[in-house]
Amino acid sequence: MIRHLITGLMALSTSAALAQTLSTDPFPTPIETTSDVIAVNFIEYARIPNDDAGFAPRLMHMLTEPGSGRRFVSAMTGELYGMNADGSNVTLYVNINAPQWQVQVISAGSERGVQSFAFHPQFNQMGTPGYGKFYTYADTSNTDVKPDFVSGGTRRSQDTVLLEWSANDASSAQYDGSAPREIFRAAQPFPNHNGSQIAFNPLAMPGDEDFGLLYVGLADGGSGGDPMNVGQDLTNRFGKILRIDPLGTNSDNGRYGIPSSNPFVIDGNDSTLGEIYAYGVRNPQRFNWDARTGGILLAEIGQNQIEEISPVSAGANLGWNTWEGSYKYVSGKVDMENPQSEAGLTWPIAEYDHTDPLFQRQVAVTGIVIYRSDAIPALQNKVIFGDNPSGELFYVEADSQHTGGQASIRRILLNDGGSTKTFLQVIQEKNAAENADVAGRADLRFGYGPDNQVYLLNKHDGIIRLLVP
Ligand SMILES: [Ca+2]
Ligand SMILES: [Ca+2]
Ligand SMILES: [Ca+2]
Ligand SMILES: [Ca+2]
Repeated sequence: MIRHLITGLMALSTSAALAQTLSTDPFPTPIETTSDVIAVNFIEYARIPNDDAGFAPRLMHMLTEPGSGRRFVSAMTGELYGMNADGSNVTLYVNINAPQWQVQVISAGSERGVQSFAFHPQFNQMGTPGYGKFYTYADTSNTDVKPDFVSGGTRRSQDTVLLEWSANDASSAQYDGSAPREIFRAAQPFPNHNGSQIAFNPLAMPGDEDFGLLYVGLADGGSGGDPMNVGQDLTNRFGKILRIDPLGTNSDNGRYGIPSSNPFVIDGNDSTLGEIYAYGVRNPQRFNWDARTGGILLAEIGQNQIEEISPVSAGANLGWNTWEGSYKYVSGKVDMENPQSEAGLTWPIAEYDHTDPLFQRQVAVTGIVIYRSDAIPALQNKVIFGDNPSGELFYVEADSQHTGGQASIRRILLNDGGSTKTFLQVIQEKNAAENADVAGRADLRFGYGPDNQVYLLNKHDGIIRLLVP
């Protein structure tokens, strides 16, 4: 009996050693917490009011309006606020969830709601096709409309809609246009992993091939492990970063354009979808451009083990759901054998695992700024990103040759009157000082300003903080 058991175990371990070494702690050496820490000053830049129920706004995304100094910040529940370049005069620009727009934003749970927004680069240029146009990306409870995109299967928890709004006067303090135009509607099979970021390339100039094209992250639809196997499926728009012309009409639904230079247009294969710019993503949370190289870096939320920062280029395959970070994804774990061993894939420059003293039970990367400004010299030429639940802020060197892993990751702390604190500590102290409920997590997102300004957003105190010299 015992002999049989031992023989069985030996057979099991022998075959496991030959095939795979599964891990839930791919990086056993914790992230460095003390060496090379950068302590950065910050100011309280603006305050966004609590919602009607008295809760702090769930701030998600922040941008600068092209052509003016005005800043805009969105809340997951639907509010889009404008403010002056110095953070003063915070004004509700539009509530996407107001009844007259009939969007019916669903913002229950931590992953649903208004995910992102973007201004057409011609927003402020009167007489151009993009004048007054901006875009919002939101989850809606209204599933009465036929979807444009499906992930496979019959589940439909909510829809994610990309909407185009058209202001009559782009300089108006409040939105003065009519109801938004629906560009596409994706039927979500599960409540998690929905839309992510939408963005125009801020480096593209009029006449450039990329000018006026909207990059749209569409996550894998949710649940866990990508059950519909959409990530590697080039006939499905889920699990992708799409690139579309919101002012064009040559798509299947006729409500947006597909650029002729997109990688799966020029591949000459009719079954691969022309909207796809890059594939193999799970939850492509936030991406941004590097003003020095012109390239894109993505903060991609992993499954159970690994968060990653990866480059995105036309036609790139980022590996999901066969790879999580640098490792084969196997039933919720990663296989430590033969990392980065599939030809033609795009691998992370940096990645971190979930088993680390810095993190909470939930771990999810966000970001991201490739800091090329000299305004804060300590941050110059760093890739800045963070962990959303814990609020931990990180950097890696932007110009080093990285091959993945977390050994290159260093921390950024906030300098608060001479003592260094984590972002979560700063939020918690603000909560305590105001006799509010003290946050247990940060729910960090970044806001983007001109000259690589970095704003820190959260869902717990309504304060937008700006990193300063
Ligand atoms: Ca670890
Ligand atoms: Ca989903
Ligand atoms: Ca094709
Ligand atoms: Ca990947």
